[in-house]
Amino acid sequence: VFSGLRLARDVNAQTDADNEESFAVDVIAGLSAREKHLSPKYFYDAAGSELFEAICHTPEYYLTRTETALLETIAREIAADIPPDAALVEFGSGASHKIRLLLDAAPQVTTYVPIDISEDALQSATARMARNYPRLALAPLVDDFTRALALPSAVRGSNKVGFFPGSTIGNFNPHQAVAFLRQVHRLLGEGALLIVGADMAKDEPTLHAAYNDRQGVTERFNKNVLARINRELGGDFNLDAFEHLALWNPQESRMEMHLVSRIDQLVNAAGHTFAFKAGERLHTENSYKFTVPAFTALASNAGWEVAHHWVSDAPHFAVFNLRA
Ligand code: AVJ
Repeated sequence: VFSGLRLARDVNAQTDADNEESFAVDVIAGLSAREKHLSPKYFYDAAGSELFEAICHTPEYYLTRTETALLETIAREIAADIPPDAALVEFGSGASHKIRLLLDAAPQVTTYVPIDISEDALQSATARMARNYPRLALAPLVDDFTRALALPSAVRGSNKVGFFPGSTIGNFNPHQAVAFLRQVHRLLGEGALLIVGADMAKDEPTLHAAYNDRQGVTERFNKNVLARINRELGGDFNLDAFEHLALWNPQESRMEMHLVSRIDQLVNAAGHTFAFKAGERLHTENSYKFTVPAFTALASNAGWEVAHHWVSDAPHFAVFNLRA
């Protein structure tokens, strides 16, 4: 199954050139809109992925360490829901840290399918996994996990288990989240298990601090998308002319990140010119926060039933075992 470090590509997967082009198309559309916006998936180039890792180590960003501690505590209970000869499919696997907590508790997992858009991250994570789990078959897939349409042929006969930790699902609006969960349902098949990590709604000061860390790592992460436009699309954004804004939107139950123009300015990127008024916002991310009933309803709209769920002590973070 695992042949050296050759990475499978979905036949439908985009090439690097395609990806560069959709970045340009999305930047032009997003910066031309009446309410300027960009998809948070564009945060994660090499520099952005490093900044995200650094965010996870700030004292204010409770999500990663809370979820990791929860997974450590409940790993055996999660494993009890995992069938024999299972293929574990991770959506947006990054550095493949959290998966180890499951693998160490679930020896019935025979194959690991990390899906990640970053070929570099996938290469190094897969090499490390091969060294640490010599009996595990590895079938990495380079793809945008939001549109992976086919699994590597190596897992055809296995029982499929999906893993989507980190509250990445919170980046989708409810409509997109249901569409994604439906697609995962199709991909993993009837009877499949899907393990999802989701951050819970909580007091505003805790949320505000998590997205406004005092060291300014989140601010650098937010502004990195401008730096990336400069690097990859010949942009001339002045990062100092924008301010980091992260706020709680109680109506939508989400944290929002924006970049606010400090001045009236014209910016060139991707062969276009964009006007920003002083105080105008570029909306860069939503991070939805859930309640158990709200998440259960969302999953149910996509054909998933909550088999088991666990909620950490405060600050609350939850893990859901969903059954197709
Ligand atoms: C990786 C999407 C879960 O929304 O909390 C961290 C990204 N944004 N700080 C989140 C993020 C700002 C993170 N997710």
